[in-house]
Amino acid sequence: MDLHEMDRYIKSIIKEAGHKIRNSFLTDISIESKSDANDLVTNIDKEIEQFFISRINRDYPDHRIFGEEGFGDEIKDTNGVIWMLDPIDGTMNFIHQKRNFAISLGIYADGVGKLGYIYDVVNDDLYSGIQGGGAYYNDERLRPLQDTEIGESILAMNATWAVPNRHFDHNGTLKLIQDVRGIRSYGSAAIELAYLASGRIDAYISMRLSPWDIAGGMVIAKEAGAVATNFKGEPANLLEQDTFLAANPSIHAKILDRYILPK
Ligand code: 2AM
Ligand code: CA
Repeated sequence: MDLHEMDRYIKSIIKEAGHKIRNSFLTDISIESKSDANDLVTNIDKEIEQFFISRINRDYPDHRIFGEEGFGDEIKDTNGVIWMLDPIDGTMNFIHQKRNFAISLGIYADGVGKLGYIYDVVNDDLYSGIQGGGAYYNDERLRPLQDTEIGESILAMNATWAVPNRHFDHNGTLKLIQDVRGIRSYGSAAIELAYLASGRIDAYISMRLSPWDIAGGMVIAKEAGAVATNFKGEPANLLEQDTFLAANPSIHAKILDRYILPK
């Protein structure tokens, strides 16, 4: 697998997909609910996933595709090359705000992240990572993350995780909110991981993310030096929904040890 050749190819199809999404702002978008009333999908999410699948099937027929909207392959193992795609991460923002959403794509070979992309479509900002080759913000190489302290950190999370919920003891989250310097919530896991990789935030926490939400961002964040695991400290789950903590390496273990309280 020639990663640099794939990198050039992927950047060109991501930009093409971004163009389609921007054009969709001029059309009527149809909105449906999935697992619950606030879990949304539009015809654009579906069209963009199908666009990627047609290109990948044509140009990389041996590769498999794990996409949020289910038009790709049924993935039950991490063997071979898998493209993990969220055509629009932050669909609620896409619908309500027309910003703060991204295309998220990670290429994994036998479970190892090789290439990662987060494209902030409206700002035309592309974050990328190549295994062993660094993390990039457009053409600029991102600097390795500098050590920090919890009290000097900005944490990104959804406010949902600070109120009683069935996944997690929220008292740990409340303490963490009190101890960090500031909290931000962008509503797109991909954008939050891009911001972690570029040092704009220091940690991102979620009780429930799917593989396509994090696959691209993990490659980029790892290349910038960040650490990503589930709440048990295990490698993030590439096959199923799970808890997720990605952070600056100097505070990742401290957050897990001091604030993540098992229920
Ligand atoms: P999505 O927009 O692609 O659904 C919102 O805080 C973040 O969590 C987004 O990245 C969103 O991805 C993701 N998300 C929202 N609902 C989810 C669910 N039910 N399962 C997994 N991820 C979800
Ligand atoms: Ca999505």
